[in-house]
Amino acid sequence: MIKRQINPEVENALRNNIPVVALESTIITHGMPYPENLNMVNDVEKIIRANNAVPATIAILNGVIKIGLTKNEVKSLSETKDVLKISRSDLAAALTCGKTGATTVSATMILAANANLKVFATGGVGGVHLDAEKTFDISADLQELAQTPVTVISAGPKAILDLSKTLEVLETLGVPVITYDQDELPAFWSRSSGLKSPIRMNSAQEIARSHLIREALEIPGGQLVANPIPRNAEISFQEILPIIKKANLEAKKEMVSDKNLTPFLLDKIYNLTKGESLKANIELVKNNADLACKIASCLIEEAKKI
Ligand code: PSU
Ligand code: MN
Repeated sequence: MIKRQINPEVENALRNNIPVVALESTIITHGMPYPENLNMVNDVEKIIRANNAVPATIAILNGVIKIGLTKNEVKSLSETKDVLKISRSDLAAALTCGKTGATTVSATMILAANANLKVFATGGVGGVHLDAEKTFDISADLQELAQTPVTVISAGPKAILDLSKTLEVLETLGVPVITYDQDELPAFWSRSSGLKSPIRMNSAQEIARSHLIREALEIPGGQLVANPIPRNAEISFQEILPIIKKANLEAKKEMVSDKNLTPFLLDKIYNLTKGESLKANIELVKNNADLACKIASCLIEEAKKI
C-alpha cells in the first residue's frame, strides 16, 4: 500500500556501511527562493559526497516516498510553487491522496528512521513561537525529536522563535540539545543567543556515542545538535533581533499563522536584510551537512565497538 523508492545509491550505501545523511525538502520549497534553493541543495549534496558519504534528500512525489531525490527531481521540486508542506500530521493523507509535497523536519525524521537512516542535516528546526502562550504555535518538530531516533544537525532553533521556551519544551520532552564546540546555544543566523546550551560536546565521536547509548538504553527519540554557523557567515544576534521583531509584528498585522508563519517570517527577514539572511542560511546548512557526515561516519565506527 505504501509506495517508497529508495535511491539505489542510498540502498547500496546502507548495505555496505557507507555513511548516509538525510536532508529535508521544506527548506527547498518554503525556506529559500529559486534558484538559491537549488544551488543550496546541489552544494550540500556535493559537500556530503566530498566527505565520502551519500546524501538522501527526502520528499513525497505523486504519493511516493522518495528517499534520495535524483538531480532532476530536486530541480523540479525547487522550481515548483505552492508545494505542500508535509509534517507528521499530513504524511499519511498526502500518501493516500497521491500528493506531491516537501517534508518538514518532523516528516523527514519519520521517513528517515523508517529507511534506517540515523543522521539528518537541516538549517534550523521549528520550535515554540513567540506568544505561544496565546497562539499555542509549537512546531511538531519538537514532539518528533522526542519520539523518532534520528540525530538532527541544525544551527540551533531559528531565532524567530522563543528560544528559552523552546529549550524548556525540549527538556520536558527529554530531547538532548547538544551544542557543538561552544557553551552558548547558537541561534541560527548568529553564534550567540544569550542562553547557555544544556549540553556541550566537542567531537562528532561523542555525539555518535551518545546516539548509540540512547539506543542501547531504549530511550525513544533523537538528539538535536546545535552547530554554530561559521564565524565569517554569521549575522550578529544584536543585528538580527530588531529585524526579527519587525517581521513578527508584520506577521501579527497580516494575521499570518499556522504553517505559513515560518515561511512568512523567513521571507520578511530576507527582504529586511536585503538577502543577507539567505546567504547566512545557505552557509549554515553546508556547515551542518559537513558535521552530519562526520557524525554518520562515527556512528558506523562506534557501532562496531559495541
Ligand atoms: N530550517 C530552515 N528553513 C526552513 C525550515 C527549517 O533553515 O524552512 C523548515 C523545516 O522544514 C522545519 C519547518 O521543520 O521549517 C518548521 O515549520 P513550523 O514552524 O511550521 O513547524
Ligand atoms: Mn506551527
